[in-house]
Amino acid sequence: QTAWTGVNERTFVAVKPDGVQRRLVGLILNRFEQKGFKLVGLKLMQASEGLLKDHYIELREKPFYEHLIRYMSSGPVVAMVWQGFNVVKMARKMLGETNPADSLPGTIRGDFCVDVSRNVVHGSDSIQSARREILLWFRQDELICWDESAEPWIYE
Ligand code: RTP
Ligand code: MG
Repeated sequence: QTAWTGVNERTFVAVKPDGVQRRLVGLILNRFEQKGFKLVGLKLMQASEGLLKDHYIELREKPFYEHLIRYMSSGPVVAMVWQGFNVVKMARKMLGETNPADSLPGTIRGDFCVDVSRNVVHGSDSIQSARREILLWFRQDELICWDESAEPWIYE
C-alpha cells in the first residue's frame, strides 16, 4: 500500500444530513472534481451514534456535543475520500470556516449555509485526523486505487 503523502495524500469529507436533504451532494462532489482531486471512496449511509461519537471524540467535552451527534444522525450522510497534493489543507479552504458567518463567499459554507449547527459539510482538520477518520468510516476494500488519464494536466 502506498503512503498517503504527496499526490497520494487523502482526506475525509462528508456531506452532513442537511447537505443531503438540501440536494447539495452533486454540487459538493463537483467542486472537488473541478478542483482536480480524485475520488477514491464514496458512500451514502446512515451513520450510527457509535460511529459519530467516535468521529467527534475530541469534542466530547463541548456543550454542543450531544446536539452535534443528534444533528449528524438525523439523516443519511455522504462519506467520501478525496486524494491529491495538499488535499487536507485545500479541502478545508474549500469548505470555509466552521461558522458560516466567518466563511468567505466562494467556499461551500460561505455559499450555502448560515448556521454553525447546519454547516452542510465536514472535512478532516489534519493529515493525522484524515487517517483516523478514513480508517473509521471506510473498510480497506472500499477505497479504490485507480489510474486516471487527466493526471498530467493536473500535476507537472
Ligand atoms: P467539521 O469537523 O464538522 O468539519 O467542522 P470543523 O472542523 O470546522 O469544526 P469542529 O470544531 O470540528 O466542530 C465540529 C462541528 O460541530 C458543530 N459546532 N457547533 N454550536 C457551536 O458552537 C458549534 N461549534 C461547532 C459544527 O457543525 C461543526 O462543524
Ligand atoms: Mg472538525
